[in-house]
Amino acid sequence: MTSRRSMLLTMVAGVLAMGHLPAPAAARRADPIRMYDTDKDGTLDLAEVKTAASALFAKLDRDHDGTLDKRELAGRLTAGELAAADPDHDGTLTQDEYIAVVEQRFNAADPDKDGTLDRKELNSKAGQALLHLLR
Ligand SMILES: [Ca+2]
Ligand SMILES: [Ca+2]
Ligand SMILES: [Ca+2]
Repeated sequence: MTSRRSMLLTMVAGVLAMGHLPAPAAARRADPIRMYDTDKDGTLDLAEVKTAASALFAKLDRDHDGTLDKRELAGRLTAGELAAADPDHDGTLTQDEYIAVVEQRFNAADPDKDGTLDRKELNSKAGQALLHLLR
């Protein structure tokens, strides 16, 4: 009885530990460079970012009509950002329109204009704004 109880406690402790990963491990798991850096040079270039954005676009487009509406965007763009990114004002974004926003944010997040985003650039406010459109 006692050993069963302690086994159960060990299991519970294990589950709790899994739910409370130390911050560095959690950060590593969600590291955007590890996730999207397909050429493994330690930075994200525009092609890698566009690939990630296209994959997310396909995932978000639940009704498969080739556009994202406000509901499908699920808060990724504010009403104002959506209106600015939607030149024909039909309230939806095509993949090209979505990628155009991604490209603007990429450039905003790359102040040294070397065409790649390193960890520091991705951690900036502009970098975080870009990452919202990738995941
Ligand atoms: Ca890269
Ligand atoms: Ca759609
Ligand atoms: Ca850069």
